[in-house]
Amino acid sequence: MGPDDDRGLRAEGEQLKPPHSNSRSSPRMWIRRVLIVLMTMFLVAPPAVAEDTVGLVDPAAGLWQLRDGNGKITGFFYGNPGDFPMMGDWDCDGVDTPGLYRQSDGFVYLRNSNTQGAANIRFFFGNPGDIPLAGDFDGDGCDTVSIYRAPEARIYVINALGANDGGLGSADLSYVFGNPGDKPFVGDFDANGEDTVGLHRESTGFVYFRNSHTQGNANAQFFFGDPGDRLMAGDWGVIDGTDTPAVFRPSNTTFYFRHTNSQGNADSQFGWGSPEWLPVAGSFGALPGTGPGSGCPVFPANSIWNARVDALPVHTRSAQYVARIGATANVHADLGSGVWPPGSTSPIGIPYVTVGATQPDVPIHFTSWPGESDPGPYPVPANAPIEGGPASSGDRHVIVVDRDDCVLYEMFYAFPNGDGSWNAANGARYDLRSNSLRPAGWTSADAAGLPIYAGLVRYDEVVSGTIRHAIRFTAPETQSAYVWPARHEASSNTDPTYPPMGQRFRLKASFDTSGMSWQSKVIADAMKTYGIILADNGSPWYISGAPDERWDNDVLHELDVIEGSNFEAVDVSSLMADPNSGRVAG
Ligand SMILES: [Ca+2]
Ligand SMILES: [Ca+2]
Ligand SMILES: [Ca+2]
Ligand SMILES: [Ca+2]
Repeated sequence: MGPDDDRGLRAEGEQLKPPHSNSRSSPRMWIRRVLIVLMTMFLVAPPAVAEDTVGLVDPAAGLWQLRDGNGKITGFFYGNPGDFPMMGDWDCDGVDTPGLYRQSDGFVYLRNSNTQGAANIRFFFGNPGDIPLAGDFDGDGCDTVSIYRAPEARIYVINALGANDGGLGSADLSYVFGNPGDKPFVGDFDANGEDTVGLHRESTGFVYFRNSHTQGNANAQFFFGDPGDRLMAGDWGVIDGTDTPAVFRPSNTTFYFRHTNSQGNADSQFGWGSPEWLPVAGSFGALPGTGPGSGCPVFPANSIWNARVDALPVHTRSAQYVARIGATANVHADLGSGVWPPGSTSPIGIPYVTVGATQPDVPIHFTSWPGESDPGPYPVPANAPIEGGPASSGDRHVIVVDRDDCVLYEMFYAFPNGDGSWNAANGARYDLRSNSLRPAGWTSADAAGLPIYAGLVRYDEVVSGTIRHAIRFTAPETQSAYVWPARHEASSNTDPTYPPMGQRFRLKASFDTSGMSWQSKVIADAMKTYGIILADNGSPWYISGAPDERWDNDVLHELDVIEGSNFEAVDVSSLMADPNSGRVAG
């Protein structure tokens, strides 16, 4: 090309240069030409390689749960029960977002962000029974929705989205691949920037794929997965632009990943989800709630708070403890939306507020137990929510999470002062990244000497599909004793048949949660896996959570069917590595 034939690549607004006096290129022009060639290469090269991760969609609830590379899960609702989910980059910005096919009205609904909200575009799709395939079939950086028509084993490749409220465009090409009944999936199996179609044939256990949109034999085939597995492809394990297969196995709710397109065992795996959930895969971008500054752990992963107790032995006094709390007393979820009683200013549950490093520290005046309090100042906003509301005469817990420093502050019986300071009966400070416990014998904002926040049921974790920690609960009368990890007791009753502070219980594995609505089922399942921890004197089997306007109070009442006899006390002593640390042994 001639020295000035590059006008088509000129940046907008750039001044045209005067023509050169001779046809020979100057060194500067050579540099310019090399740059242009490089730019052109980048323009036609595949988009930047990005790690793919997986998500799960609960089709009964329309709940999407996307997992980032660190294992953090963000959940949101999109679509209706029964919708068929997929992920794609519909607006070509590099981020995969939800799409769904609703067979009842024949429409595909696409959304351009990983948040709850309405569809950005919708169009009529194919014939009843067609399977949508999301991918970038022409390598232009934009995902579109193609069709796999199972009875014909024919793929219709469509490289444009349908017009909003219109139909899907006509196919750019079509070809036969596989046998009727094969399960299609989409990926870029040869890293050329263009997605093609693979098939999982359950009868043989083989995965087949082609690297072009032409009829012919598979370019690769290898054994992977079991019948009933749900297959997908993505760039995981080895992030090199090559998509490789993974399965979600409903029978044991485990993802298995292959890092190369060759036969062999899974290279990585993890357990997650529920058998009826459907997997999706993609590059989800920065998910809400997982970005820098909001990703504090709630104590380390090896904290006793975050330890499963479903396989630990039943405590020898289990039956006595359960009887003392109330074998026929019903569970109550002490959390919800709105206020209680009606017309009051009292939200349901124990609220907390999250602050950043810019929140000013204010003096805290301890009015009852200064000797068992961590001294202020604490970064408590003047309008921090108070348990029971501003007028409460109850416990008046105030909880503040500093998301930048990952420090938790909790106060009991707290009142704001006009000068910005607070009075509180006592207060405690916790490093959320540490397994340190309070000094033995010290109280905290809770009677057991434990942090409250760690045991709260929070809406964001329920919407993620799993609660991964013990839940705080109360009992009418406790023993004058505490067990690890508790640090404090609040009783004069020395009868050993009463449960001590810190005692862990779990919902029995035999309790059937399958008929519960999802908000309650997530909580009940957590009570089986992570259990509940006795933290205060109060109403029997009252479990604690944070108020949130998205709670469905009617659904939370489904938990009322659980009664004391459905629980058993758990002996966690085998997990104790050091009585003065929350770290679990091993
Ligand atoms: Ca996008
Ligand atoms: Ca495309
Ligand atoms: Ca390809
Ligand atoms: Ca790869």
